[in-house]
Amino acid sequence: MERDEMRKLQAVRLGRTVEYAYHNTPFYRRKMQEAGLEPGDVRSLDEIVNLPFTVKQDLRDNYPFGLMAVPMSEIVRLHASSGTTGKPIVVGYTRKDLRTWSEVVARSLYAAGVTRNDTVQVSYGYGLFTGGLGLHGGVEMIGGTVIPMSSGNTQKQIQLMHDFGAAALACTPSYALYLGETIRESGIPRTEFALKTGMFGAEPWTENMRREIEESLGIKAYDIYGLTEIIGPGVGSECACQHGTHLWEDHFYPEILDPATLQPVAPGVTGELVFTTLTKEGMPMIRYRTRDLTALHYDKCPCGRTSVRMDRILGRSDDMLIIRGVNVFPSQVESVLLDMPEFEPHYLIVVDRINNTDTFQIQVEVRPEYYSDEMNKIISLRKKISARIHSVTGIQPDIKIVEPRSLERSQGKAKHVIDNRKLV
Ligand code: DLL
Repeated sequence: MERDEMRKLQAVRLGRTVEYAYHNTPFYRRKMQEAGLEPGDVRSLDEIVNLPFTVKQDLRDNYPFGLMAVPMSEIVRLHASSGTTGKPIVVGYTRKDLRTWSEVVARSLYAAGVTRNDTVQVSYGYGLFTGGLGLHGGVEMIGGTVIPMSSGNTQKQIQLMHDFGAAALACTPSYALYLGETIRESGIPRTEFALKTGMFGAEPWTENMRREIEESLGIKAYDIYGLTEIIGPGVGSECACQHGTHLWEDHFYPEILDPATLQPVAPGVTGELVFTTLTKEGMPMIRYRTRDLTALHYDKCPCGRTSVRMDRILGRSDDMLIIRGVNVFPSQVESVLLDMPEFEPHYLIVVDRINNTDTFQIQVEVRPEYYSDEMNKIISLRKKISARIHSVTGIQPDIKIVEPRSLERSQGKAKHVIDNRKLV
């Protein structure tokens, strides 16, 4: 769809969503009344900036079903995301919402080259987390064969991937690395696997991580993005060009705002991603602040799709560490580490405060072929990585080299940071 046509469609759907939310969700009605808005006041996309934001705390405050826009008899599925503190956030889907969800995931799979002839192993967790069932619905809609593995039981994952001839794998990028490592150790030649594509998301990952996964599993690795509040996985996905994540913006209208002023920024400028759902019935979301930091690009993609493309998520504004006053994203550390062949692609950042000074430690594993018991070799490796991380982040880390395989491997969303300062 050409841009002006898309904007027309979005404007119509936005107007409908605002009216629908006003009449069916007391929470939105109250917020709009407080802002002095009538439901008919938002007719064009430019007017969206007049609408109040919705934040995660609003979902918690309305726990569990306060934001549903339909009676519970219309809700056919619930999902929830636990977060780290407080009550989970709960989302509800009508039958139509589930169809929309499957459709956007089907689009995502198709963009990554998956067809009805393919067997897809879904190794995202099934359950309240949206990853497993979200991918599952998309594979069924495309007519592929789904292996509903869920996460965990890594040996069995490998065995079934091999025996069932899975052509595509869907899991977190960190779990993909772990699966690659386990295949290597299993001794089964990689040529005996039919795997060609992977759909990875649910956590930030870098270009270097992509290269590592592609090499380790012998596949093309594509990014898939989404969040529970908006629908789950499939808000957007990469195409064969691997040139940004196409957002399915006929269903989810994206804005990028300056996180400090909350004003829109120009295309290509990084800021906070905000979504308004355009077709959701069960639980519409108006100007939901994702806290994810990225930029949008509106020029056409060589693949022919005209939908807006999103840069890789740099991180969440609440994942950003402030260490000795310097802003550090775990993705910066990851990108340096994965550029150095000497290290395994696993790491843990430990931050603490000792004598009123922040400490910044990075635990890494040296690959066996680079491992040495000569002290000076280890010291020079530590110096090398420390200098590179210093040049990217602006602060000097303390590097701790740990035993091979001693860092915990992740089967879902990886935990890369322990910030002990939050405990005091
Ligand atoms: O993680 C949904 C999902 C499942 C997406 C499977 C992709 C694949 P939540 O648990 O609500 O939902 O977490 C959403 O995860 O706001 C981002 O911070 C992060 N995230 C999700 N996908 C990506 C990605 C699912 N491709 C939060 N790259 C989002 C970077 C991602 N971060």
